[in-house]
Amino acid sequence: MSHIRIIGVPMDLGADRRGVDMGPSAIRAAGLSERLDDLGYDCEEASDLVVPNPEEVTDPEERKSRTDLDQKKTKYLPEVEEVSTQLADEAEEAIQENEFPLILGGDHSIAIGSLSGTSRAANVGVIWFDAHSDFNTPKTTSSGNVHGMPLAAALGVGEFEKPEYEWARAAGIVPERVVLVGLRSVDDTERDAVKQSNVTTFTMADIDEQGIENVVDQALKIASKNVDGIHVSFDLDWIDPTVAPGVGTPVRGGATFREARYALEAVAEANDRDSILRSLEFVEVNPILDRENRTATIAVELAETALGRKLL
Ligand code: HAR
Ligand code: MN
Ligand code: MN
Ligand code: MN
Repeated sequence: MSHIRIIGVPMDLGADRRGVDMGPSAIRAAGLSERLDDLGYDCEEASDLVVPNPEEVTDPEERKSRTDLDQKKTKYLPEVEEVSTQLADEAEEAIQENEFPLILGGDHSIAIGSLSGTSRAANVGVIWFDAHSDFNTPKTTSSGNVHGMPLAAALGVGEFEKPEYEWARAAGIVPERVVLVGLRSVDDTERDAVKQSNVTTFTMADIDEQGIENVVDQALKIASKNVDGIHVSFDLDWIDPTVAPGVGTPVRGGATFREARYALEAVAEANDRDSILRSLEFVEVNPILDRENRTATIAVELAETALGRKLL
């Protein structure tokens, strides 16, 4: 596919943290479309989706209590639904028009939209590079942040089985074709759901023991078996925060730059062979917490790697 549709989603409501909404801009500023043009792609820059500012949607009283974690309320759910629905339509349309959706976050709640849209247009498995398992539900979350829930939502786990969450479920995606790579932060509240689900998990310890090459090879095989292709969701907090500091929820002990780069080289190689890559997203870049746009620059390098930049 020689056309890429770059879809920016300046979403920060799922993380309840300002800054990650500037992710798409920072990734563009790091030279994304120039680098992809240079690779021979035709990049179509769609306008960023419209995401309301937190101040517009929160009344002052609620704002005061927002730090109260006891309220256990899912934050900004109607707005996340609105944006996810738009993103799903945009991603689906891109694939139907033979364009490759390259989605720029924004926080990881946007994956709800990417997964539903992509899975409506193609039968896909998912590789999820992330420190976190993103398997909470409105019932189990202790932060109330939707970016801790997108995988549970897409797979219809727990609360997400209810009819009111139909918009959040990615009907075609089954847990047997979902692989989480690089886990090192799983909440007590989400652990059982992860274990009971049929998703495959590789923790950082698995990467230490087996090496990134083996882990990614298995992930690719599992995610792409008996489907048309895969969606790759890349949360920049998978990478160690000393390397990629511009993320909202850093967890030490992450992937090295080389491991991340290798992982996407392996994705590119599999794609060269079997053209399996259907859509790709980079999320959780927070320029406010970054240093000299390093994390966004890494996202650009990883995007070009996944899309076929070769060393030789
Ligand atoms: N598990 C925590 C929660 O649910 C933190 C989750 C989120 N951070 C992310 N997602 N960046 O990967 O609140
Ligand atoms: Mn905003
Ligand atoms: Mn995530
Ligand atoms: Mn994460």
